[in-house]
Parts: sequence; structure tokens; C-alpha cells
Amino acid sequence: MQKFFGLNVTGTLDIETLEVMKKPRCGVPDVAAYSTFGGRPKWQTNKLTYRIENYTPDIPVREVDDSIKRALQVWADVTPLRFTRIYSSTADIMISFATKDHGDGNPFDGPQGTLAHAFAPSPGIGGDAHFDDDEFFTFRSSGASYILFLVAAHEFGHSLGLSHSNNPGALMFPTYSFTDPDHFSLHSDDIRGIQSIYPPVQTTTRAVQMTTRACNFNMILDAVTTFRGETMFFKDSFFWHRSPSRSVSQLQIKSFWPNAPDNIDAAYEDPVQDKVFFFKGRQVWAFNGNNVEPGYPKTLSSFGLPPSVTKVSAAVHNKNSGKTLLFFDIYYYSYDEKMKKMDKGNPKRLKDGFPEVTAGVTAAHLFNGNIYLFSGTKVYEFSSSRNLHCVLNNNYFLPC
Ligand code: TQI
Ligand code: CA
Ligand code: ZN
Ligand code: ZN
Repeated sequence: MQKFFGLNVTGTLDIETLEVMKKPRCGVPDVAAYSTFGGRPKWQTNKLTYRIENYTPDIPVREVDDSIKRALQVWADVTPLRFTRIYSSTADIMISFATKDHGDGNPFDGPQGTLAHAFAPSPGIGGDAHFDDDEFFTFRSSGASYILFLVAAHEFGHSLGLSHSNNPGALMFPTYSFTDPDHFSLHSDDIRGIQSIYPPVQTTTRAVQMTTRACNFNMILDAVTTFRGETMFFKDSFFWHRSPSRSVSQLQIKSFWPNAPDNIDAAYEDPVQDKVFFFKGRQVWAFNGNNVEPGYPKTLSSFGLPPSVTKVSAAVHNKNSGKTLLFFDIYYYSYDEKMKKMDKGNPKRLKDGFPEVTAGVTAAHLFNGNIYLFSGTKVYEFSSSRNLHCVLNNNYFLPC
């Protein structure tokens, strides 16, 4: 160990050896921004009913029906929950439009102010969603109105047991921001939140096979990237990402990014642009959310990489410096995301920047200011000043 950390090999626990041993362990704390209601009320069944009791004059009946249906589907897409519409008697989620005092002790307040409210899961009024008909609701246009689909999707988050999130990009963040309903996708914080109450069903065999697969030491990952607050680990045609109940969920790449290739070489996220980039061979794809950016895939020359670079084996973006490191063979390139061009002095030699890494880099990740280079079956953790902290097993990030 002393040799590894460049200390004089005394074989005794001298001062500097103790110093190195006291260094912060390689920790990966998890951060959650969503919140649930006190006592975490939840539905005890996955099969829920809803009933639209009346309509608003603002939009046609079929557009109200469609907005409500899609707003429930948003949550059904990421949980085992299923919603069935009924047209009489009492449903779990009773949906109605009302103004001022409407009998539940929470009178509406005329135009503006409160738009709607919903009750956390419980028998009776629990789950019900009321919309203030003194507001003007629309189907999809923006301007001085509220898109019913968005307001309803937020309310149904409450109907299912979510309270507010402090993540500004989340649906459950308590401010209304116009989003094109045709390109709406649930933020990962909302997904983490709702799955912490209703975890996606994993057949045991799949879970066992997946966990053994994720945890075997010889498994070499294709790529690692952050994505809107999550960390994703790619292998072949699927990726793992950690859900809030800390169980690892495995998804097909194409189920999340339909236009993305399998067996990618590298990936990184530029959170400033809210874009994630995938590399395979000499091609590169850019995604904003689940949608591929216009004009992509492009070739590596769009990064100013010379034709001698036949693939990018790992990539990582440092949002503090604005630089993206692109690894290839025994070299790495530093690309300036703001200037959209390569820095001077490229390529750098891997053994100059990261001397302890002797084999090629297959994936790269930045977390808490540390750079993690995956090489062979090991992960090398470097501080921002490029000191090697420790060497970990390559399944370190996957909760095995
Ligand atoms: N109605 C509040 C809401 O649904 C009711 C509420 C206030 C609430 N505090 C709460 C619900 C705490 C649960 C927990 O959030 S609202 C939005 C926003 C409203 C607000 O009329 O203020 C939406 C209704 F802020 F997200 F845009 C819908 Cl989408
Ligand atoms: Ca109001
Ligand atoms: Zn009400
Ligand atoms: Zn709310």
C-alpha cells in the first residue's frame, strides 16, 4: 500500500501512512429531493378507479377525458399502478370542477391563487382531485391559462401520496411552468419519489439474474453517465440505474432512448445544456431528455477529434470547469463545452494525467468532485487535483 501511494516503504504504520489511511473513504451518498406526506399514506392496491363527475366549460368533454387519462398514465408508466375509469358510484379518485365553497372545507378562491387541490390516499375523500373552475383550463396552448393535463398530473401525484419536491425540474415542484404536453416526460426525481411508494415489480428471477450480472467482478461496463440527477451504468443493450428504494432497476436502453444504439462505448451529460451524449464507433448521439437532438447522430469530427480516433472509450464532463474529457487508447482529449472546441495541448497522455491507470479507460464518472476511471475490473478514484484516493472494484457503484 505504501508503494502504491508513493510513500517510503517502511512496513510500519508511520505518520504519513496513517494520513493516507485517514483519507475520506470513497463514499457515494444518495440525495433525494422528492417528499411524501407524513405517515407515507399509500393505496393498498395497484388497481385504482377514477370517475370524472362533471366538466369545465373551458374545453370540450373529450379533451378533458384525454387530459385526465394521460395525466394518470404518466404515473402508471413508471409504477405497477393501473387506473380504470368508472361512470357511476364512488371511485378511488373522484375528479370534479368546482368554485369557491364546494363542501370539503377547502373553498376555492376565484381566479388565480389556488388552481386545484387533491387529497392524499385514504378512504372517502382521499385521492379525490378538485379543479377550481374560476380558472381557465386549456388542452395544450400556453398563455393566460393552465394546461389541464399538467395541473392534473401534479394533482394526481398528491392523490397517490407525493407531496412537493424541491427539485425545480420536477412535476411535483410547487410552481407551474408551461411544458409542451406532447413532449412531457416525468423528471427522474418524480420517478424516484413515486417508485419509493410503489416500487416497480421485478420478477425474482430477473432481479436475481440482474443482480448477479451487475455484481460479478469480471463484468466490464460499457459506459457511465449522470442523467438529470441519476447515475446510469450501461452494458450491452441495457443500463442499470438506482431507484430510491435502493433496488437496482435494469432497463433496456431503447425503452428510454428509442434512437440510441446498444453496446455504446461512452456517455456523458452536460447538465448546463441538459443534454446527454452517447458514443459508438465514430458516431455520437445527443439527447435532450428522451429525444434525440436534431442533426444527430454526428461523427467524432464534430468534437474536433482527428480521424486517428476511431472511437471514444470513455467520456466525462466536469460542470465546474466546463471541460469534457474524451478518452481514447493511451490518450485523452480535453474539450471545452462552452467554446465548443478542443483545448490546446491535446491529446494528453493517460500516463501523464492519471499515471496509476495502466490499461485503457472503459468508462468515466465524476461525483462529489472526484473523477472515477473504470479500467479493467477496477475503478480508480482521483481527487479534483488528480491525486489517487483509492482503487475500487468495478461494481462499487452498483448496490450489490
Ligand atoms: N394547489 C396546491 C397544490 O396542489 C395545494 C397544496 C398546497 C398542496 N400545499 C400543498 C398539496 C402541499 C399538497 C401538499 O400544490 S395549487 C400547482 C403548481 C397548485 C399548484 O392550486 O397551489 C399545481 C395546483 F404549483 F405545481 F403549479 C396545481 Cl401544478
Ligand atoms: Ca383559484
Ligand atoms: Zn376541494
Ligand atoms: Zn402540489
